[in-house]
Amino acid sequence: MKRFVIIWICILLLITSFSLGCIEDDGEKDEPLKEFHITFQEQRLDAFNITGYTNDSEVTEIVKTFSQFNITKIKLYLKWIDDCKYFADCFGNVNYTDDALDKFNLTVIDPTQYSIGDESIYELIFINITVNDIPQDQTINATSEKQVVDQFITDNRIGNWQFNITCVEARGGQMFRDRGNDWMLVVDVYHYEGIILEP
Ligand SMILES: [Ca+2]
Repeated sequence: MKRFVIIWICILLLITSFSLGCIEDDGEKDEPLKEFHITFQEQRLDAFNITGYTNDSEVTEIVKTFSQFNITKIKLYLKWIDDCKYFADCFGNVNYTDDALDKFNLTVIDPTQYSIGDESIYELIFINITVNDIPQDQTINATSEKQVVDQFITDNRIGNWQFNITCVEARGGQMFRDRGNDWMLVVDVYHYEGIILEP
């Protein structure tokens, strides 16, 4: 009987030790709040070029998936050099006019279906899209640096972005047959990163 009681006491001690251990573990997770200063830095995240050709009155659709968080802005440049800019290039020694230049349109459709576009006859279209504002520097009370940075992660407007390139009119076609044009689309994507400063 005495041996039985001793064994039970040992078992109870083991259970108590285990329970206390669990409580201590929980205590470690419950860290005290500390003060962190956080600032933000904008960086280029991605940059790429796409080249193509679009026929007169047709649209070339390009879809790119941006899955990175904290995108601040996307800059797009559509560049082209009209292959019939000088009629002599295509049709003989005839002076060109603005009316004879290709007109292109660049339209961007974001993952929320918001769209913005512009068009030009001057061989360059530039579109600058603000996606997310860069947060203000601030002081945060938190238990860890990760908890601070996590507060400033946004997935706003990540997903599929569509770029539509339209050759609205190959203007040489008024008098001659200008079939369309080559172009290059340059895309720059920027994002922000949170940087913790020493308190
Ligand atoms: Ca052309």
